[in-house]
Amino acid sequence: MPEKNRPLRFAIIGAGMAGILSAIRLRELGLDEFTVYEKADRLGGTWRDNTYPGLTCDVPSPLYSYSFAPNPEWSRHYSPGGEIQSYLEGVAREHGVERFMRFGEEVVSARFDDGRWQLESASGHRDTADVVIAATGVLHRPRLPALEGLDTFRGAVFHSARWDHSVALDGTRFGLIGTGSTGVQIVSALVDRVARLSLFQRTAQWIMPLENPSYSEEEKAAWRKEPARAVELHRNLGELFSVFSNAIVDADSERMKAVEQMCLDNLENNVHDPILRERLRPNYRAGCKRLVISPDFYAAIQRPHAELVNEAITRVEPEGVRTADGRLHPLDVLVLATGFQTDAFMRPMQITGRGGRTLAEEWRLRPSAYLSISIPEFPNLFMLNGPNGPVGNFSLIEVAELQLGYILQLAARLRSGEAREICSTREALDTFEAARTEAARTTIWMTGCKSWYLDDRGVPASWPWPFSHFIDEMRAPRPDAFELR
Ligand code: N01
Repeated sequence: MPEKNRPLRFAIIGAGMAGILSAIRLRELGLDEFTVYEKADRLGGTWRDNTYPGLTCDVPSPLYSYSFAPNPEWSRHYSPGGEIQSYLEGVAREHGVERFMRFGEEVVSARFDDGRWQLESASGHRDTADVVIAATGVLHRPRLPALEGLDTFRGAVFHSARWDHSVALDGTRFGLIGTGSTGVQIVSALVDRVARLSLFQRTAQWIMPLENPSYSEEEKAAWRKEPARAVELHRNLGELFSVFSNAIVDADSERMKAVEQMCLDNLENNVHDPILRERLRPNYRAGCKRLVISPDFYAAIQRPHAELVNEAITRVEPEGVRTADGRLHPLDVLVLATGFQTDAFMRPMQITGRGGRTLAEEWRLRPSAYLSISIPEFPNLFMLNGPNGPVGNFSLIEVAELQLGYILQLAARLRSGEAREICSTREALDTFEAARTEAARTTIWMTGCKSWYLDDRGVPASWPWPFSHFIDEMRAPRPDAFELR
């Protein structure tokens, strides 16, 4: 006899954007039996961790907002990181979900035992949950470069996501490794504060020069009065951004060519010295790496006291960075904008599924999950922004909202008593992965560059179809893709 409205206890891991979202949705459904575990002492995830000067989200703010919480107070089209952090804190407060969060509690293991998940935190706290939602994020474990002598540097050295605000920057000889979205923003923000700026570039980037205008007081007042307008703006921007996300999955499309032309014009028109221009010219197609958006990077790197160093780094010495031409670049501060371990997901958490199968075994080759959400033999464990989902220059909030809607449909089947254990079938995952790998061939990410989008085989660890296809998939779980017990 199925048990109707079976009470379910949820454990949500991570109090970033996706964990906050999960908590709010569970409360809306009256499912108050849950705890959000957060290893840090505050919510916010990537927006808590990243506080570097110049941090701005390159997804338009009305789009980088929860669909149910439009914010008329965004100051600019692309808001600064601190504003996003405040927004997340405000939304969590308004929806009363902070009291469900346990801070400073890092979940170190989760074991599926006798139909339930047994969790343990680093402090020894234990919990039992029917459903685990892993909202652990993608860009949160800094990747440090393996540079000889890094620990011998006498100045201040830190990763961009661990910014040391006690270090004075004004008037320093400032060095920066990395030219991704982060490095480029730091250069623009700091160039006029430091005495000398050395940017160590391993690979040149295509730069899309989008301006970042402020919202006027009139616009904000109109949205305050009529929140529906903000919702409409959200939808319109979503449509606009889907044009771009559709372009990158079709490398030969006219739209992709238009994006490339904009980046090329930016380089040709705005970098005046022909030698510097060639050093800044990427040798791969625009969009192959994540497109960097900046209206002022080229101006910043052409300032007289800024230098683009594209000789390879040979080692770090107490006084600075030594490059392959034998030159020492003396520095007071060295920032590592070298990105993240993007294939970590919930790891290093020890996760053991049905029959003692570990996630380490399951992901021995590389991370994968059916629709980036569910793993065979790991029942009732669901991921938000898991492996191979949509990534790109668009809103991961929208992705998480769609995925959570899907997960809650699966959870409803557990509540109704239709099943006690749900996970994707092995066949569904294998079929999905085969189709995904095949479709990835025609995406811009596979046109010949190195990036964090590519896995160890050089296959994009991403959603290779138009975003509309993702929306369709998220409408409802396919019955034959899941094993119900
Ligand atoms: O990191 P990245 P990021 N020696 O991995 C270089 C999001 N984000 O923090 O290209 C020398 O993109 C590396 O060189 P190469 C966004 O999703 C969003 O900038 O590998 N250099 C590269 O230049 C983004 O994609 C926003 O040759 C080394 C850089 O470090 C993601 O975060 C803002 C090196 C790493 O670039 C990550 O961006 C910021 C070494 N040993 C971030 N190792 C917005 O919304 C690495 N590099 C605006």
